[in-house]
Amino acid sequence: MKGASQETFDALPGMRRRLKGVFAKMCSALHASSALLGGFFVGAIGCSQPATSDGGPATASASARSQPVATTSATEVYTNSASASAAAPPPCPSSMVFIPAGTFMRGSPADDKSADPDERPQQKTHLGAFCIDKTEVTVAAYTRCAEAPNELGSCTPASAIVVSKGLKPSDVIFWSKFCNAGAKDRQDHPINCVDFAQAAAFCKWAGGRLPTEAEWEYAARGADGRVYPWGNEPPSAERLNGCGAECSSNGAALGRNDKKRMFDGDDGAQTTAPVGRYPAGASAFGVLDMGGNVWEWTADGLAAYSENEATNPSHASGPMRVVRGGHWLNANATSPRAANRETRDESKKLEDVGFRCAKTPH
Ligand SMILES: [Ca+2]
Ligand SMILES: [Ca+2]
Repeated sequence: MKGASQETFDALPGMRRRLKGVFAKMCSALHASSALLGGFFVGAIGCSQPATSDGGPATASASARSQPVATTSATEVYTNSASASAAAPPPCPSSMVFIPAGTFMRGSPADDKSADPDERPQQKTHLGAFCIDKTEVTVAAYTRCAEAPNELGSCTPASAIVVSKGLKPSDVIFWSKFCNAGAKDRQDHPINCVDFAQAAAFCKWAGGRLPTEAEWEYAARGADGRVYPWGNEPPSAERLNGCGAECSSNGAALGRNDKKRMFDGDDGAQTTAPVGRYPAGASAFGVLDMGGNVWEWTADGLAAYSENEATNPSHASGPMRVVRGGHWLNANATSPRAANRETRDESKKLEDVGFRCAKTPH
């Protein structure tokens, strides 16, 4: 004989089914009138999405399906802004560093003997906030752009050979072996052997742009006047990929005819290194690879600094473009200084030049 409590227990599944049916009908009615109710009651009583005819959850609406899909990989497309939560989205994609608006002195003081004339006069420079890639753009990321265009554009394949007008055929053969495109063991290395237009096209495809020269310098050194991205200490094997012991001991194979080196330690990379490998070289804002590995295309051509204050300066004209940061074969410690300016013809595809992207924050 069953007790009352046992009978109630046995009857519960049926009751739950009936209640569920009533609840489902109520939710359905509320969903139907959600436009009028502003959806408040639908959410307030815990209704889920309307059920489909087979009882499963409804699929996303056509408009929801058309939203960009968020990714968090190093190849993140920077247009991602959709967020399921009510919280404001972060200002930058996860692969980028947020640089707040600020003011700094770009260039080098008159008494800095390691500086070149084009770094003078120092110029008080105001910048709005921006996002910048934490590392250089990788081979894998660039290849993804070349193979999977999106509505913002696509990339032409990176060159397997260096392209530089006037270079002897023997030199083309020698230097081309350092182009990273297609090298399966260098997928996490910086893409190189891409010209300015290819770099700009990648950044556009990713929803961003190349950084201006001023943005690049500020992201590297901040406002405290430091010499290098990491501070004022000299370059070392822990801070960047330059020409250290691993390079000078193998100079001929790398194209150096001397034994010069930037530092005595071995940085573990005879040519390019995987991006982000030297956290001790992080910049004032935590940006990596701003010293060494590959020079980086900026959006700007070379323009003289002036003593007048500047706000968001840019000089976006070629054909000579400013590259920043130094590269893996540099033996001179002045090369990876944050204020150092070098120029390259924008049509060149070189083994020592890559890039990173920037973006205006949300
Ligand atoms: Ca090295
Ligand atoms: Ca670099």
